[in-house]
Amino acid sequence: MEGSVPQRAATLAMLRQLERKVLWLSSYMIHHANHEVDRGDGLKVGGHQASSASLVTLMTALYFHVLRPEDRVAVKPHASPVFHAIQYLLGNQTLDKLQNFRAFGGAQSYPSRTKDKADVDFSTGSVGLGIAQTGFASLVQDYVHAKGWSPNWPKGRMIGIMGDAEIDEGNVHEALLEYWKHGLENCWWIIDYNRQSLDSVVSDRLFMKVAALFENLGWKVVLIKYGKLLQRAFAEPGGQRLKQWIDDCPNMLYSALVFQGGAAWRRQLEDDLAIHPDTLALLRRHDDAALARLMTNLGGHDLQAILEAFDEAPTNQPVCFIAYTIKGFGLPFQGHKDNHSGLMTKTQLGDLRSREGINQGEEWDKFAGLDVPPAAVEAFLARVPFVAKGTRRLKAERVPIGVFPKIEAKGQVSTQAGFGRVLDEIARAAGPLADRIVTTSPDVTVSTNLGPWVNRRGLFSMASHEDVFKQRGLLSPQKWEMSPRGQHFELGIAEMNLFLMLAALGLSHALFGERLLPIGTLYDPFVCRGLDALNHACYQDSRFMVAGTPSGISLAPEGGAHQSIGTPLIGMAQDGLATFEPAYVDELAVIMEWAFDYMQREGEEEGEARWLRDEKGGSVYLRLSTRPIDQLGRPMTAELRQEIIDGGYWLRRPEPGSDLAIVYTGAVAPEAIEAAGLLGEDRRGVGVLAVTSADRLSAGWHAAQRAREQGQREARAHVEHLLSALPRDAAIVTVTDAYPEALSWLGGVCGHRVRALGVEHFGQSGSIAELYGHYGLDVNAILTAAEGMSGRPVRYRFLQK
Ligand SMILES: Cc1ncc(C[n+]2csc(CCOP(=O)(O)OP(=O)(O)O)c2C)c(N)n1
Ligand SMILES: [Mg+2]
Repeated sequence: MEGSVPQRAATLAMLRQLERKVLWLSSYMIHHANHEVDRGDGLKVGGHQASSASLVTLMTALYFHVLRPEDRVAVKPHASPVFHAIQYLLGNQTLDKLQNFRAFGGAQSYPSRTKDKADVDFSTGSVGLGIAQTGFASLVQDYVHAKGWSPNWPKGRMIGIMGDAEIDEGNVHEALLEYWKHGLENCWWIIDYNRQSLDSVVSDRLFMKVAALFENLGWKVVLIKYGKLLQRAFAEPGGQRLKQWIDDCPNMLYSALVFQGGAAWRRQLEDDLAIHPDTLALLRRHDDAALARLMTNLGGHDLQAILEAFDEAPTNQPVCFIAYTIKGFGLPFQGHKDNHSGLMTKTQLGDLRSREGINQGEEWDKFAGLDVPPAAVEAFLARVPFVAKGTRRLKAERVPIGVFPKIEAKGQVSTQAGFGRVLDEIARAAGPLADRIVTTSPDVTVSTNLGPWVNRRGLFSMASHEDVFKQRGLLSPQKWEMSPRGQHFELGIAEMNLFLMLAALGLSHALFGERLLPIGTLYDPFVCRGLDALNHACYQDSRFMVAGTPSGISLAPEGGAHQSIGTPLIGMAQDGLATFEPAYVDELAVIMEWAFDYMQREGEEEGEARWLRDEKGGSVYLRLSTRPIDQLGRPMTAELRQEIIDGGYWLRRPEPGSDLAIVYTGAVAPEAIEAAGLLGEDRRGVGVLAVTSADRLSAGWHAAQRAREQGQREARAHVEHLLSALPRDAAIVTVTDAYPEALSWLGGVCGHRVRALGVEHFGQSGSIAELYGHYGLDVNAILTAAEGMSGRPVRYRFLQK
């Protein structure tokens, strides 16, 4: 703590007042909102009062004293009431939101960047993710500073306040390994060591292993174990025996005694320490209430102990504080193993009200019941450093896209190769777009075609490392120079880390005031491995592009284990993510150009122009393929460009009397086109519809239907325009290298009958021809489907060339 001795004492005294206020407000808020549910055994649950209370002291110290405007915090999900109470006292949260905690439109159950807006830096909720986000944000902060972009914004600490059970989540461990590789520095993890999770009590023996793990990976571990009362008692005669007793006490017994209170402590301690007269004397100098206070004076509930620990923390190393706390501290169910989501009864709340000196009607008053005049509290709050620079969510200029490189794709090219070429061209052309792109990949940089980009732009590292192969004149297509100038984060094989890194990169504009255009690549099946982190990234409204490649069964001899089948459905269902699956490189280039702009948009929610939420912007997922296919060599018109972005276009328009259309997505384009050609031999004008984004077609369709229901009768989605070109009694055969339902819904748009071809049972290895034949995606499968739908025999079959 800074300042003179009297200043420090005054700060401490004020923080003690605020600590009481935060406990009251957070407890009352939960009680008032009353959105509890009956658990079935008579116990009402719903506010996470106990999990929240264990952090009151720590968060009071942090928010009202320790944090600086440049610090960024992920708050443990169940500390949400404490967080909101603090924001309310700081003037960043409204009373209305507080009163509607957990209700529609009220303060969120778990702090949310997008829904709360009240200065939440990182959303939390899915345990393990918010905390892991902080380290990646710190690496991004290093990146931004290494580029010299944030001269007037100091580096802050990225802080995670976490529950002790969060350490069980595997992604936390994956993140720790990755941080070590990248030399993490500005990061604090503060573990709320209340030794309880949801169902059970966290093992002490395990936790000491956890501490060793942190140390092993370069973290400073600081135990905030004993409060000042206990520290003083340990110094008295017999005190060391008491310390020994506490250290040896099993969690369960300790928790039970915390719950039972002073008399129970006395009985237990007098029994166990009967042969140690000094210790007995020490205990007897405390009445029951004082004894309970002493025995529950853990470090995490002692402002002075907390502030000392924070003050003494090193600055050139990540720090893990293990703060010993009691779940529900200060509340009637403190320490009880079943208290996880217990709510206080009316009587218990009444007792708390009297203890805190709050009169009826003063419940929301910021100053009621405190021992100091309101003006003094107000003056203190006005000087809190954390909010000294006003709102902490920053803004950044848009990066101009400039002239997008022209890609002349001729002959046979895959979308994955096209993706590599687009990025290579951007890197070669240089300019602001190239400078703000940052790429990352979990050990599949080369095999997803990011190699040419990395060769031109280098790997990012805070320290410079020469490429030894290059130095020695050894030939290699990969130039892996590492330096602070580099623009690629190479990650180990952990897809959770990929999405956490993308999330952090994609929030750089809001966290650090510098816009980045992050691009990640991974094998498409492993989107599922990182799925919760992807969802979390989108929930936070982070902005990035991710390419899943190779995908589907089209990766052929790569093998069945790597075939992704359900990812198009994931892409469709994921809010905040626009999913595309182009077939041709010219389409891909159009989509990427659009995506770089879309990733930067921050407009209003709804746009009626295309029935998509395009003004708002979002992230982009490209499902790509390694299958080379003949390119079309066509001119790119403005109209075609728009249709590619909107989700689809007629590659061949159906003629008025047509009874059939083939609809395809992605790598199966050649089969769709070939089949249409053969069918055209003896029937009129078969249509071929290219779907570049089933996701956007479907989103537009839903939005237009909603708009019509709300009275906008002229509302028509792009897919409705497209399919209205096909006679109503015509049939549709859809084909995609994915689960068939990705396209089968198209039949519902105008009422066409559908036969949906796709992959339902996967896992075979073979050539593309063999697999398409086996799974029913080849030309003849399309012809047979057409035959079945129309009831007319098909005259020409496809003969293998
Ligand atoms: C990924 C995930 N799984 C399960 C849950 C449900 N859940 C919420 S809190 C919790 C236990 C938390 O224990 P701890 O981290 O020790 O926090 P405490 O309640 O003790 O503060 C669980 C299992 C969740 N939120 N996220
Ligand atoms: Mg816990």
